[in-house]
Amino acid sequence: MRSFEKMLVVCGVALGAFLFGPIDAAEARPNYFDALTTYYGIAPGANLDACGVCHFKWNGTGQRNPYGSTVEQQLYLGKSITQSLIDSELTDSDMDGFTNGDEIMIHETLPGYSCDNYFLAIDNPPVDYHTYCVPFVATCLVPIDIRLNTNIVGSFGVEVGTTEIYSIEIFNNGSTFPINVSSADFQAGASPDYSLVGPTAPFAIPVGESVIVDIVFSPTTVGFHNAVLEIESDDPDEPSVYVNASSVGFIKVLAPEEDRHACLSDVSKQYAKYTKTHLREWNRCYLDEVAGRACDTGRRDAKILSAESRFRSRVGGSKDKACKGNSLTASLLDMPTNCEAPCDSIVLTSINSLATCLICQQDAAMEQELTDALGTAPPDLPANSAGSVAAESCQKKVLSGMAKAVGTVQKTLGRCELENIIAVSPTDCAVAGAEKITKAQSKVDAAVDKCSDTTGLEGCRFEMSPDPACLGASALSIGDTLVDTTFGIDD
Ligand SMILES: [Ca+2]
Ligand SMILES: [Ca+2]
Ligand SMILES: [Ca+2]
Repeated sequence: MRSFEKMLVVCGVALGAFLFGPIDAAEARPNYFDALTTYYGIAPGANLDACGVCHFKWNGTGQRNPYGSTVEQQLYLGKSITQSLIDSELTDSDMDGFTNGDEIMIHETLPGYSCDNYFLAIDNPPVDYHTYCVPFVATCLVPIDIRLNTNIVGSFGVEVGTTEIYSIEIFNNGSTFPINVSSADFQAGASPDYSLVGPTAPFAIPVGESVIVDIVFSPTTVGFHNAVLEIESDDPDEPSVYVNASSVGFIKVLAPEEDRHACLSDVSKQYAKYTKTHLREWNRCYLDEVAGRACDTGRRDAKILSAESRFRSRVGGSKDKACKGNSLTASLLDMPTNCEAPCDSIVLTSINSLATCLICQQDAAMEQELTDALGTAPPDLPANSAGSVAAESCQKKVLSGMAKAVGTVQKTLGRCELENIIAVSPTDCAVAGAEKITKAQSKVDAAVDKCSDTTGLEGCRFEMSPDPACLGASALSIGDTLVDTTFGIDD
């Protein structure tokens, strides 16, 4: 990154208004980082002059750490950034015994990190940040310390005859000495369907490094399979650390083709409707913000909520005849065990859980759409503002074009996947739908070329060296994910 670009990016928020728009500080929307440093008087170069105050990534963007999440909850209530900071002060987000306010204002320690979670900071935090996680604690590091990435692994269902791998990362979390692992093996009584792949003990792990041992699960029978991995080392206070593995093997039973077809036909139809409303409402709201009008969030949320309840009543609810009404489950529909990332905490069991997964994926789709088309996704409000009526109209075209293209991809691929359920030999839907999809993609890409003014706009087409096909590519990826989720396609 060239240095002048670097200066324009603060915690992942590109301050495009300074680049493209009128240089008028009053018009530029203040971002979170500015609000934090200004309100608390954090000096440049101070320990807390870092995006890592709120984010897991030290340079910002992505998931917020416990303190960032607390502030985010306040923002969701519609408060200003500064008010959200103030109303987060009495909470102890990282549970180290000191409130966020005391940590920031008195001790100048990180309000999102304690010695129990500081190692979750990623993307090169400063080498000494473990010295200002907890007030009065000189360092979270001890001379010899072992740490695992997890103590529990497993899957709700792994098909008999297939394999699932759980990677265990063993870290040397100490400050001074290597960790000597003397043994890493299952305790007696482990299911024989588990095996280990990794270095053979004894082995040493230097300071700051880690070693991966894979627990491999290949069920040969249905039901629960348990194993406990015990890792012995010279860590003085934890001579043994453990990983509990617990998984279920199953044999796949599917509902008859015509039942799956009838159910998924309804689901995809209802989902396309929900997607359309959801994108329309968020697009409208963000267009308002870019145009300098406050978005009517109440109206947006009411419309989305009513679309969601309509969707839920037809997918797993009282008006569902073909799926729940026909006693189908996610597994009878050949769905994976869990919803795809970022919704993978949702376990797919009932049709209701499928609806929850689809709603979650639609949120992710909206975030991707807004990021690519407009440059910002919730909970952040757009930092940019349209410089003219023509620029606003351009932004509107981009947003509605994206929603349309996503809808076309979703419907085209969805119809094809539906036919595949009952087809004698399945079609490659990407190939079969290529013509329609390419047309929809070119349309949204071409929308920008027709703009007479793009002043102040952000998003993938307004970057330094934009990919002229980025909007179409984004629409395809979004629509494809929605269809994969609907039909339980793992790719
Ligand atoms: Ca704290
Ligand atoms: Ca702390
Ligand atoms: Ca230890």
